[in-house]
Amino acid sequence: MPYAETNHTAVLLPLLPGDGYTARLLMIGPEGSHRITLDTSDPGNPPVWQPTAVRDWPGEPPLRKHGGAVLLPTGEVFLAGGIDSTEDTGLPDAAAVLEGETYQPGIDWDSGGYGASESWTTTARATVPRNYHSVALLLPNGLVLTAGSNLDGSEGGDDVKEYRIETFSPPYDGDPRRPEILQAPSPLGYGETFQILTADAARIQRVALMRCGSVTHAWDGDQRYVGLEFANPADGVLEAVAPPTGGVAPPGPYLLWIVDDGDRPCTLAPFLLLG
Ligand SMILES: [Cu+2]
Repeated sequence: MPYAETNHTAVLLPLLPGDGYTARLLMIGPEGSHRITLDTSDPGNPPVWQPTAVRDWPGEPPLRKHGGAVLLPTGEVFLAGGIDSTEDTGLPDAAAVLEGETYQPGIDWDSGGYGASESWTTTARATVPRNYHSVALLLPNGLVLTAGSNLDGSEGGDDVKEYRIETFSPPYDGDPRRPEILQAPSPLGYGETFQILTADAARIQRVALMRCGSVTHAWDGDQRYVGLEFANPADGVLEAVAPPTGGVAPPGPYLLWIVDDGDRPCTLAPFLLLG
């Protein structure tokens, strides 16, 4: 599939230890929504871009030019904002896509691999258009911040800039059963076994490091979701294993997430310095 145009978004899907940390990408562009699995172990079966499952829209799903793709601690991807327009129609705010979309990339959390079916869900509408120079970023409380934009995609100074900030609340927001991390280490070395203290240890289904994002022009090249192997050796204790190498998780600041068996991430992810 050709990479036809810049200003559309793409994201590295969750890297999972049960899956050998195989890289998968999701791309949303003028050609639609596609993904690829970068598994080169079989020369007779090289990686190929494949259309994703059909998006949850009554007709043709919108383009999201200048929109954002944000990894959530659940392992899903949230698509934020953008403009439903082509090169020919400019960038009118009137064509803003206010609805978000959540993509479940087909992770089967019981087996820890990509064995399940993908699905898309269209979410509530935002109030502010997010056009050229807008950003979307995961916050440590699990909400997604959206900010910035140039009015009608125009060049210029303060008079064309959007200063309103909005947050997207995933379904787990406000759920009183969200787990809580009481204590976690920092810094953390590669391959190191470490402890997380939480009263909710017995119902934790996933532990992940999520690299802190840095967003520009519809692209957050820093965000990544790195799942960790873990055990529950004692009441209130999780024992997890840090990523093996900088190839899987480059050194730097991460958020540490625990997620329970009801798809609920912890209320506040602590920052942790890896490597
Ligand atoms: Cu720019």
